Amino acid sequence: MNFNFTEEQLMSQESARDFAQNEIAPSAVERDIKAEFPTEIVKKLGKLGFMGMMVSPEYGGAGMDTISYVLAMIEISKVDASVGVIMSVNNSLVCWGLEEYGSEALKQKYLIPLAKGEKLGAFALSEPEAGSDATQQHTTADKDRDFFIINGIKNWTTCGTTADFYLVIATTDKSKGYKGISTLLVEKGIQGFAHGKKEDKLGIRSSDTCSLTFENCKVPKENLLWEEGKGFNFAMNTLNGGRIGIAAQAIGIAEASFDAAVKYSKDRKAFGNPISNLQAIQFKLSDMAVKVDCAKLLTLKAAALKDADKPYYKEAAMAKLYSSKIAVECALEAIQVHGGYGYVREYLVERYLRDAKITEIYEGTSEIQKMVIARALLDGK
Ligand code: COS
Repeated sequence: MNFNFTEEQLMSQESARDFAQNEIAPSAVERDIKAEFPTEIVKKLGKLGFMGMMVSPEYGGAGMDTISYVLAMIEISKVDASVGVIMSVNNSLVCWGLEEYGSEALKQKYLIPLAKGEKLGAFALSEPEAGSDATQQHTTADKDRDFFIINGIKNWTTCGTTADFYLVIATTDKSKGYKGISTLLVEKGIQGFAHGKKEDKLGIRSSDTCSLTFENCKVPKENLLWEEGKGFNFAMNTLNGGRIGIAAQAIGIAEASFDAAVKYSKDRKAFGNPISNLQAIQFKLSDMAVKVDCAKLLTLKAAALKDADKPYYKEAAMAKLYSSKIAVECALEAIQVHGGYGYVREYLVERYLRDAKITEIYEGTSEIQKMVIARALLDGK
């Protein structure tokens, strides 16, 4: 692992930072209050290459490495974690999944507009009865000559109402258990496919989360990714990279919390001096800084392994487990430093806490990350 970032990695970090400060920050508070999707921001992110960062230029992407992606994700999420999750899902779940496992025809038709940010993607794995135990796919995709007929319900789909293309995981052969699960690409607007209402969430409110319903939805057999029976492996492999993205999102929130705590502690006076002079506050700031740095190192390590084509699933789980935990802790401590002001909307830290919590839940709960890590350790990996 190289501790010196390349020119390209630094450029990606800097342009994400500029974009976040200039284009995302001004509307972040209002969009959170109104739970309003950042349509124009996502379009602009696409034009700048942030929606298909790791996709090869041959397929319309920016051809960057995972480290650049992590650095950019941190900067964007530091300002607005809702934009962070939209970017993460499109990059690490949808684009990566399609580039890795899609046929050439699927890549030409769907990956190129997704990577260019002209279209938006969603990843539909979770169901009312399939969350942590993702093998329990009740959604079915039955083969009927040249088509798959999809029936079922998906839950918690990020960009569920706004996406154009959906990667849908469904059971194609129930008798085979998880080896009878497959992945299909579904286009918005096809008959029998509908989305539910946008969920009213605690945090990441301006991102768009909803359920999806499929009623005899006819999808051409060419829309199958990888091969029949590989859908569970597809989901697991894709989520490994997704967890690096969510770890970076969590670090962004933690860093924003830290910065806010530092600023407030220098501005706020108590007992005749800025509260940053108080050891009680200094200890909080030190603890936060150490945690943020540890989370960054873990996440960059997972990214570096991925870029080097080495196994990274254990490291990705460690990065997500730790980064999400410290995002919640740092947001809580930032509120504590702010006292009563931390509890009201005027200061941003209450949003950081609301946004941080989801990082311990989606793309595998913290308990699932611990299972993944423990199994890898016991297997000697
Ligand atoms: N990376 C790659 N492959 C993985 C994997 C991982 N992290 N975890 C499991 N697999 C593979 C196994 O190698 C096995 O493949 P083969 O049959 O080809 O050998 C297959 O998946 C089944 O593995 P296992 O028997 O361990 O599966 P379990 O049912 O015990 O589930 C967990 C494993 C719990 C780790 C998995 O279900 C999981 O990650 N759940 C969380 C899902 C999730 O993140 N949901 C949120 C979605 S938000 S979009």
